[in-house]
Amino acid sequence: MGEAKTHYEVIVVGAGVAGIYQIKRLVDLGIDATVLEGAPDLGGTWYWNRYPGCRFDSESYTYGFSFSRELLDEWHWKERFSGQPENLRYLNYVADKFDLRRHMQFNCKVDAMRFDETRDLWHLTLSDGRELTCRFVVLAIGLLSAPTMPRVPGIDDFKGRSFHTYYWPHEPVDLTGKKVAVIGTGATGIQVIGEIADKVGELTVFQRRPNWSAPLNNSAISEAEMADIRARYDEIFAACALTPGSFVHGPQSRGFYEVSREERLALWDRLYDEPGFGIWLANFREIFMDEAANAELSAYIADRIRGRVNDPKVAEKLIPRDHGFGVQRLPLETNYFEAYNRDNVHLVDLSETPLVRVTETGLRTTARDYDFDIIVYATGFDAITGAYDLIDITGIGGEKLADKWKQAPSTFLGMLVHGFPNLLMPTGPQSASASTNFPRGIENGVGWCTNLLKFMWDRGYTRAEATLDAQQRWTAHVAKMYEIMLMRKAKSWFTGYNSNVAGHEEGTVRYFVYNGGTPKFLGIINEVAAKGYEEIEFGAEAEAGVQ
Ligand code: NA7
Repeated sequence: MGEAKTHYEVIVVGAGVAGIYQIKRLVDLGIDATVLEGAPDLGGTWYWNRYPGCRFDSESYTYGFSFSRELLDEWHWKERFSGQPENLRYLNYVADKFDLRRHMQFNCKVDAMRFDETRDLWHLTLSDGRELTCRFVVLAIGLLSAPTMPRVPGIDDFKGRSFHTYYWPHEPVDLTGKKVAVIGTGATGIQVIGEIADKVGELTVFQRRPNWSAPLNNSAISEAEMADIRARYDEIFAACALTPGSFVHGPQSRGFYEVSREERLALWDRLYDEPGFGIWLANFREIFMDEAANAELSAYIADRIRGRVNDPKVAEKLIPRDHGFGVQRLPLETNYFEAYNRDNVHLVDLSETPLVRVTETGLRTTARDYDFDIIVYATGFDAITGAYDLIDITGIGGEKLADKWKQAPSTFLGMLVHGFPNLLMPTGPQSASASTNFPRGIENGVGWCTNLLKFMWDRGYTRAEATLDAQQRWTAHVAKMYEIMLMRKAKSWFTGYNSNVAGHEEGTVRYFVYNGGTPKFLGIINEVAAKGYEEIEFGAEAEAGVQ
């Protein structure tokens, strides 16, 4: 039955956190929908990233879905910041509990999508050779799902084992006694390094730029604590909804300059030792906008790093100089700085001796050759728009989405694109969902997209397209939010920087995420819905025989 089917009302692309929730909402509405997933199984980010140390930086109990009381009551998060194997188990549990797996098709990548403007249909070409049609496509393809490798020669020459962290092998990798290289010190590299330092023979870290990082302070969650969390779920989710990033950590109500330096230091001492993103997100708002405030905090964190690393020369190399604390995505760490106190851990500063090539036996910098058994590429992602670029998406008049977004993405609310009707992106570029505690943003984005679909189904509309004017106003609003933020000066995936992607190198700033915070974002998107979607043009094709 399933094999022969070639038309659906809705096709959801991606079976990660967003795809799972989207299909749940569609199934609840009785809609003819399916999920297409390129991987052999569901889970998205948590299916792929199996590297040692991979875990939430969000408190586990704020990461789970909030839509089902029963689910909240049944699931026991074992750690405050849960690890990948448990997270994948959770997503499988959700899919099985709500019988969603039967609406998912695996091992089928969408290669191309073309909008048929005469019939208001999307035509999809899949990697397995199938051609499908649908009225609506929901792209739930992730924000960090297009991994990138360094642009150096010789990667395939290496005779040992090597992998990007995203593609860490499924079978256990024996690291015992091995000489291991890790390239990259972003959130991923910092997790891997802290986890494997005491398990490998020798670990050499290839660092191009250091990242600011602060302790995760993870711990187990007991039965009693979990019972307390369950009793407070409503309160926890309500608190998240009020903070800019949808985390439990909200900014200080008092201003940086309203308190004495002693009070600031006392706050930072407390936040640094607390679990999670507090030192970043429960800090003073000024640290994100005011150079002097940011510099004072950065100096404080630098001293904390000096206090944890024995060799002062190494400590200085681990302290960022090109950007202040928290203006890039803050990695959280466990034993990261202490790893450099171990005799088997070495730091190579690629800013002094850049990487030249990969050799048959290891890595070559401008200074020397290094031999390894295993090379780990923790080199990041073509973030936010990279996954969209991997699908050949053609809209009205033959326009390609990749061309339209070549310089920078432009969207309406981060969820619709002018010229690409019936294409929904619950966590698209320029949405707040792209810069928050992802599942919270996902529930908001999927909720809004589902309500838009329902609005259309109730009225018999078959086409929705954001107006060009609305899109331009939204994109200008998103860009304006960056003006006051120090992050616009930093080279990070928040602003579309990636040295390994043509056109995304230094100097290019893309207004990728909505920086106004979730409450403001929700206010705007809910108002658009409440006013009957004035910024969207609807049409009713109603082709006989298609539905
Ligand atoms: P990131 O944060 O983009 O970090 C990538 C790291 O890899 C970063 O340290 C880069 O150095 C380094 N890198 C990238 N390319 C190279 C080359 N060619 N040579 C040397 N070093 C390189 O990615 P992550 O995976 O750590 O984190 C992404 C998000 O995933 C994270 O924020 C979480 O939300 C989950 P650079 O700083 O560019 O000099």
